[in-house]
Amino acid sequence: MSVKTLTPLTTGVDEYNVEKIRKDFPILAQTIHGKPLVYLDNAATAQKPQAVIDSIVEYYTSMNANVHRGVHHLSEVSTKAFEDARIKIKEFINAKSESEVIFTRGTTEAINLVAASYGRAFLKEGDEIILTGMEHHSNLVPWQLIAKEKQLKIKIIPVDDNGELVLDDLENFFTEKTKFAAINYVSNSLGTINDVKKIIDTSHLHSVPVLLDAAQTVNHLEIDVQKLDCDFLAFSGHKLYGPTGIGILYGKKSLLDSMPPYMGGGDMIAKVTYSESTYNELPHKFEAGTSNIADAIALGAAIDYVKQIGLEAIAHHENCLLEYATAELLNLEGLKIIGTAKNKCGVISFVFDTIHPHDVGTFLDFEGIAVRTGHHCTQPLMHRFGIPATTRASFAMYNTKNEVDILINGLKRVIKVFK
Ligand code: 7TS
Repeated sequence: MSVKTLTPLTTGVDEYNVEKIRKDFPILAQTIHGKPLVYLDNAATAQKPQAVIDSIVEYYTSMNANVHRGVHHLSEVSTKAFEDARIKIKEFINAKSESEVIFTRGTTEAINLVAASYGRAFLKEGDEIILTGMEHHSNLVPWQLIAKEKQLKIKIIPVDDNGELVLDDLENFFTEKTKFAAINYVSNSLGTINDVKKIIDTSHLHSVPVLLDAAQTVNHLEIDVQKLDCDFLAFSGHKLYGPTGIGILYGKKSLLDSMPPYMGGGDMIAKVTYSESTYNELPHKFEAGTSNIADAIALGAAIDYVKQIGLEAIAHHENCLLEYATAELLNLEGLKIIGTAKNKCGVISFVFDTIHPHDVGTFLDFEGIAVRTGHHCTQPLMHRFGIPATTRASFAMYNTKNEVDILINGLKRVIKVFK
């Protein structure tokens, strides 16, 4: 286990004022079971700053109209705000063009879109897809569905005991039948930051396109899709301090252009007759029906907010918390950390030798502490570690060292009660 040297929380982020940031998140002022809320379930979903909440209220108060279709004033205002949000997202991930940014319901829908559309059009019987041993079910089940339909073979890059991908013999995963790779960037269960650049570069040597599941990445690490050279990237707004029900699929234009629509309906067409249709240009070809306009705009507001604090400062703050929590947890009797990779962010998962994670989670809830317990939608990964579940604490920009202390004290009481 490598615990990085503990850095004081102020180092390098003198201007980082966590108490001021907390005031922007109204939900954090709550008490739960009479105790101040300690929200450490950020990998499941992050809380929303007032700016995001205001954006939604403002939209429905003064802008609501359907986009792209109307000549009236409100429709123009709404369309502009919606398309401006797309531009913010394009800039946030450094896509070449906003036509490469598709609004979806979230990471899950974005991955299903690629698996169904690219998979049906370009994958054929006997082809191979590469995934990793730490995929969230969202980046596993869609590929299993298309694999079943098309008789494809799924190959899994294994995970070692530290929770790192075994990439030494990566080359050997590729054959002339390898036609796609879909890879987790940051593990939601272990916190491992995977060496996705190595996987992308190796895949491209074999002309294999790569999709990155960045659901747990966009809120912790800066992403530059052009530098990464990934072919697709998926993420959800709600883990990036934005609303639920909105997410992004980024795809290289040439690939998206070559793919058939995922869903049919309004907005995604150019011309329709009773017998056939032609399709709209990107990104609209993949946005059938009325989009989640309000939440797309609010995701833009979330990105503005994150940029204002600065992802680098946020990451530094979270890493300090992670290091501190790791060192403190290791002092607890019978506790084992699952996921001890050298490169980690955001997440710390652990088990006790004799106490079930659900008992830990329920006990902590009575103390006002929100952690997640379970398999975290990574059942095969839990199986790999020979455990049914973990307790997971996950950090966001507004968590504090004091909250880590509250967690540790809560766990000390758990040990006392359940021993
Ligand atoms: N991929 C990863 C790596 C995730 O962590 C999640 C959600 C998803 C995909 C799916 O995202 P969605 O927004 O489409 O649902 N992860 C979690 C979690 O760890 N606990 O709750 C949801």
